[in-house]
Amino acid sequence: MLDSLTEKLSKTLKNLTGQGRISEKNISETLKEIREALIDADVALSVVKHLLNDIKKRALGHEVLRSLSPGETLIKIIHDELILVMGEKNEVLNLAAQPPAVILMAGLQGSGKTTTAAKLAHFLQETEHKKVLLASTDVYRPAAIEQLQILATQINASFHPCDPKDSPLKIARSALVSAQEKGFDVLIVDTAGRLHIDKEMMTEIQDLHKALNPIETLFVVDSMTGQDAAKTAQAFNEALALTGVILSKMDGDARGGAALSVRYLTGKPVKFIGNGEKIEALTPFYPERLVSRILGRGDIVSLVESIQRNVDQEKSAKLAKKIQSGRGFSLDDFKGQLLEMKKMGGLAELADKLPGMPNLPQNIKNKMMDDKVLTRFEAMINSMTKKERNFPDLINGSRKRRITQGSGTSIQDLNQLLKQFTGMQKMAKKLGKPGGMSKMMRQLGGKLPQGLLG
Ligand SMILES: Nc1nc2c(ncn2[C@@H]2O[C@H](COP(=O)(O)OP(=O)(O)OP(=O)(O)O)[C@@H](O)[C@H]2O)c(=O)[nH]1
Ligand SMILES: [Mg+2]
Repeated sequence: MLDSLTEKLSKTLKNLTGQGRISEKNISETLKEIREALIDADVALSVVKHLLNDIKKRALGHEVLRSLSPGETLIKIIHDELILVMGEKNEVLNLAAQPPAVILMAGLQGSGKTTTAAKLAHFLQETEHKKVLLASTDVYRPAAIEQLQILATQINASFHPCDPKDSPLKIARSALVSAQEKGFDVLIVDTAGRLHIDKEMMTEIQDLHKALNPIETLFVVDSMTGQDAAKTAQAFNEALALTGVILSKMDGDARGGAALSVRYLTGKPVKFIGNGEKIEALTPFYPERLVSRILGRGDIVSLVESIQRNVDQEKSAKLAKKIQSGRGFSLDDFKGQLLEMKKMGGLAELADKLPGMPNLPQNIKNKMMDDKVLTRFEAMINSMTKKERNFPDLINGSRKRRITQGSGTSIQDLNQLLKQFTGMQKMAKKLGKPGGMSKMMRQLGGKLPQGLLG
């Protein structure tokens, strides 16, 4: 699955890794190749355009991180944009309804609705321990009802028996009543396959929808139909308020077009993918995992991952270097670090990233996470003269009053800042010595240096 997209993208991106920097010129060829790869993967044209636009905008406006080559930066951008277009995170089924939570299955003929209904029942029984009732309203295709009944037996799910001579609406209503009476958590209603242009059949499913008031209306679509899958989902969504899409047959030679297009074209998330004929072959859809597959399991993905690590490492390394230099460590440097810490998501985040730093107790984390402290520190340093920043020992009583008045802080705040600064300075000196870092980590043994926290 998705092999050719993977192959093409890997090749394109590998060619870029030798380049010096990202420019309009050297990126245009790559973008063209990416465009071709996406079109070959049968991604809808509007999605391709949107993706390329965003990739280009971000790539050109992107500050290329020093530790990364432009090629690596571009891979990271493509990685992020592909995830973005698919909706970033896994969207779970919403079952928060007065039981039974009703799930209505919809889709074209042969898309995999019946199989998926049973797979879903199995999934909910196994992973969420739900009591599931399956019902079929497909009175049109001979043996369609039996098909679901057999699957239900296989997975030990309950099945709502019905007479194929009854109308789908009648069957649906009686299934709902039965589920309510018997205390089922979930009722999954299978429907006959239909075309969105078949007015009569669309009215029928709209009526079913009204009668059942499902919390989830899932469109099951064959992913092998590529961008057409996304387009039919779009058309169905206009007639029926879908809550999600399930891409079936992702184990076949799906080229990726459906997965990449559905979310963008319908605004509805892909919640699951079907990847086999077996009853277990249904997996929650994680955009990130699919992107990893698209970009290839091998070197490209690990490259992306190492980039992620590099980005973090580069930031921490910068910080460590400053700390290690020790000499001339001024309040301006301290402020620079505070700003950096803020950018990196606050102190707690930083502490989590420091190697060898064991899990900190929550109360310390909370204290560290208080970024208001950072803001106060910054304000106080801003109110200092250059001389005071370089020689904090100068800061006496009257200077303290001036600084705190100027920054709207208290003497206590300023004392805390100076104490932390001194602690940092001391630590910097220690770290500056050979082996200082690892020695200190050992000494710390889970505690932060005095003075860093005040
Ligand atoms: N390989 C593979 N086959 C699948 C998958 N999902 C469904 N199928 C197969 O697709 C065929 C059609 O599946 P059904 O579940 O009967 O499809 P349907 O949408 O209920 O069909 P109608 O009721 O006729 O509209 C069956 O042979 C299934 O085994 C999947 O994820 N992978
Ligand atoms: Mg069916």
